[in-house]
Amino acid sequence: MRRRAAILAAWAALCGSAGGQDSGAPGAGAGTATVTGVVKWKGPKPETQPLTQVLGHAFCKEACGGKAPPDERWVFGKNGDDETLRNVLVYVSGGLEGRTFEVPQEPVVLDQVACVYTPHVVSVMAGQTLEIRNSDATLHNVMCSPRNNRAFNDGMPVKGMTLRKVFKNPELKIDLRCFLHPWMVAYVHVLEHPFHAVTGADGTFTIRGLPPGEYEISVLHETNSVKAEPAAARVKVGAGETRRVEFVYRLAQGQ
Ligand SMILES: [Cu+2]
Repeated sequence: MRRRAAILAAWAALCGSAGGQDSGAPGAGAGTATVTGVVKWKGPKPETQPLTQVLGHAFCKEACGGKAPPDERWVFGKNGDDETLRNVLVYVSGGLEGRTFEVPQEPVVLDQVACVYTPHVVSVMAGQTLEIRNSDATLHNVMCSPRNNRAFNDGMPVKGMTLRKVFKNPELKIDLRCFLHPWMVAYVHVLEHPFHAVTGADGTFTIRGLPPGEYEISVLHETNSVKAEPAAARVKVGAGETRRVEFVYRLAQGQ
């Protein structure tokens, strides 16, 4: 019974809530403007295969209930009649130059549940804590070799164990991998400000607490095989206002 509850909890964590990772409430110096929206998908989709390797590992097979988990590189959802893409970073890529913001005190949590990183993609501000948890009663070993931050390689042998890591410098697409389970991969995007979010199951995102201004908003998927339209959106937002932006991803030509 307990095992069943753990599996259900794991799947609930994997499936997550409908909305995307919220940018939260940045600290002092930030404003009251909001940029929200959706990342849609158009056209043919890449083929996706479940992570069947998981079933070759006794603990992981049992932990995932004998059903291979999905490859979260491509997670398509729905928003009304539109198809959407999950796990896309949406961030302010212009309009904040020369400004500094407080680092959010709340850590961003990245768990290891049933031998899968949960969530698959997170974003943090440089200097913010990333808390890596192990909810599995098996050894995971978290390897990270960034280009612009300190590398680490830490074993997490005990269920409930946590590691607290801080990436000091902005860097996109840092991958975390597990030495023992080659299918395990997660992406950490480190931004120089707190205005970023990751799309949820319905493709939505919300970036809160922006100062009033004119911004460029960009999107980033972990693969290079997609093309966004627009490549970057321009948005002007006043204090207390909310503006919507929409991106459409499709496979890049030749993919
Ligand atoms: Cu592992």
